[in-house]
Amino acid sequence: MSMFCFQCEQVSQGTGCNVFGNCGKDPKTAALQDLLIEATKGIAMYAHRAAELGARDVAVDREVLEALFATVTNVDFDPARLQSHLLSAAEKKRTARALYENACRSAGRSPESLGGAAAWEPADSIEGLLAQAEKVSITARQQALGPDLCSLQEIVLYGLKGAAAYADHARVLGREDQSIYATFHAALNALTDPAPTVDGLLGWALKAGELNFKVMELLDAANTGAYGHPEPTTVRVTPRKGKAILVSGHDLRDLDLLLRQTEGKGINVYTHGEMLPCHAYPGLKKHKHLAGNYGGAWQDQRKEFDAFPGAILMTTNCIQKPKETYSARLFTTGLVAWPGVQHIGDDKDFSPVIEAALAAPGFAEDGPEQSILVGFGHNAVMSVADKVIEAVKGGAIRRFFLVGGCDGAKPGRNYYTDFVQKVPQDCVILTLACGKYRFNKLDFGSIGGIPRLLDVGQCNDAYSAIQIAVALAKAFNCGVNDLPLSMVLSWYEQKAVAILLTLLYLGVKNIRLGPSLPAFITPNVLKVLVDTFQIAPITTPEQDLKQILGQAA
Ligand code: SF4
Ligand code: SF3
Repeated sequence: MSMFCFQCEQVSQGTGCNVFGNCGKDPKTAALQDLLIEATKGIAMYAHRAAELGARDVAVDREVLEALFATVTNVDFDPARLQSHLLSAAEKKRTARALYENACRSAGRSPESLGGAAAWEPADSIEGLLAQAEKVSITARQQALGPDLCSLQEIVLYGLKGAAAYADHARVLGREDQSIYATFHAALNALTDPAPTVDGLLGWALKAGELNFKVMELLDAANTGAYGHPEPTTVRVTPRKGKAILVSGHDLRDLDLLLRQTEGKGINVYTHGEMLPCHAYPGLKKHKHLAGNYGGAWQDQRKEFDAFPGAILMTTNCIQKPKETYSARLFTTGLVAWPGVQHIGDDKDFSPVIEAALAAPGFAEDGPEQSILVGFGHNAVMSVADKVIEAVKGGAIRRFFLVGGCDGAKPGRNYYTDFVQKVPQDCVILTLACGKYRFNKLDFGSIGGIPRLLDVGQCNDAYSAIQIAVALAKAFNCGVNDLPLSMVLSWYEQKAVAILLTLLYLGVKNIRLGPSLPAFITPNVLKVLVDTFQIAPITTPEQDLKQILGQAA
C-alpha cells in the first residue's frame, strides 16, 4: 500500500513520504487522515451554508476542530482512533445537513443538493475506507487540478490545521467564538470548489492567516484569563531528587489538572518541550512541585524519555514512536494517540500517570544548579516598554531579531544556533516555540538591564510577538516593516504554516524561512510569495546577518 504526504518539513522540495512517513506515520494511518480531511470538508459544506442562514451547532463546530487537529504532524498515529473520528465525523455531517435543511425550510428556501465531500458516507470495512481514501488523496487532486492549485489548497488546509490546534486549546479553557467557527467552515467549503483559481486560493490563504490571528488572540485570552499573564521567571533546568512526571505538548489545562491531582503526593512535575513557558504563569507556577524543565525539543524525546526515571504525559504534538523501554510509562491525552500507548480520556483522571510515576525510581539525586529565564509575553515586555524604547532611541539597542519556530530532526538546523551567537551584542533576540532549545541555555547577557534573549513563549505566543512589534511600531510612529526588526523563522509542522500565513496577512515582509522550504509549495507558488512578500530562504548566518545589518545601516 502506498501513501503520499508532504505536509511537514521532514521532506525535501519536490518529494513527499510515499512508502512510509518519516515521522512514523504508516500508509494506513495516512489514508485514514486523508479521508478524515475529506469528511471534514463535507461537514463544512453544510455547516457553512447553515451558518450563512444563521444556524449553527456547537457539536458540529467542535468536530471540525478535532478532526483537523488530529491530522497535524506527530499527533495521532492510531488507526483505531482515526476510524472512530471518521464515524463521528459522518454523524456530525448528518447533523450539519439537517441543520442546513431546517434553516432553509425556516427561510422558505429549497436546500442545495450537495455532492462530493458532502455526499460521503463511511464504508463499513477498513478496506472500504482505504479505497475511499485513495480517491481523495493529494495525488488524486494533483492529477485533477494540477500541482499549483493543489499546492495552494494545501497551504490553506495546513493553515487551518494549525489554527484548529490552537482553537482547540482555547476551547478546553472555555473560549469559543462563533465567527471563528464560521470562517473554518467557509474556508474548508472553499476547498471543495471544483474549479478553484490561483487568486481565489491565495485570498483564502490570507484569510486562514487572519483566522489564525484571531484564534491565537482567543488562546492568549484563554491562557492569561485562566492562569494570569506570564511574568519573567527563573526556571530550573536540572532535576530534583525524587519521583517525577514529565509533561510535554502545548496544553496548559492538562498541566494544571495534573498539578492539582499530584498535590501533596511527593511527585515533582517537569515541563518538556513547548510546556516550558508554563513556568511563567502565576496560576501554574504557584504549585511548588512544578519543579523545572527537563530535556530539549521534541526530536530528542526517544533518548530523553528513555533516561527520564518517571511517567511521561503527551498533551499534543510532537510524539514520536516510543521505545519499548518507556512505552509503559508513557501516556497520551487530548487528540494525541499512539497505538498501544495508554490514553487518558476527557475525564482527565491522571491516576494511571501518577501510579506509573510512583512505581518508577525517580531521580536519585539533585542535578547541579542551572536555570534559565522565561516569561516575556506581551504584558511583561509592555511593562518595560519605556526602557526598551529609550534604549533604541539612545542607540543602546540597534536591532531586534525574532528567531523562532519549530525544531526538527533533519540536519541544517544548526543555522539557528550559529545565527543567534553571531547577532551583534547591541541587538536583542526574541524567541518562541520549540526551536529555541538549540540556544536557550546559552548566556546572552543584557543591555541596560534588558536581557538580550527574551523568551516570548510557545509557538501560539507569536500573538505576543506581534503585539510587541505593533506596540514598538506605534511608539516609533512607523509600520512594522519599518521597525529595526528582522524575522528569522524555522518551521516544521502546520502550526508554523498558520503563523506564517498570519504574518503574511498582517503584511510582514522579508521573513527569512528555513531550514528548508516547504515541499508543498511549487516553484510557481513560491514565486508569487517571493514577489508579494519578499520571503527568502535562509542562507548562512554570516550572509543573512550581513544582508540584514547592511540593509539596516
Ligand atoms: Fe512525511 Fe511529514 Fe507527512 Fe509524516 S507528516 S508522512 S514526515 S510529510
Ligand atoms: Fe515544536 Fe512540535 Fe512546532 Fe509549538 S512541539 S513548535 S514542532
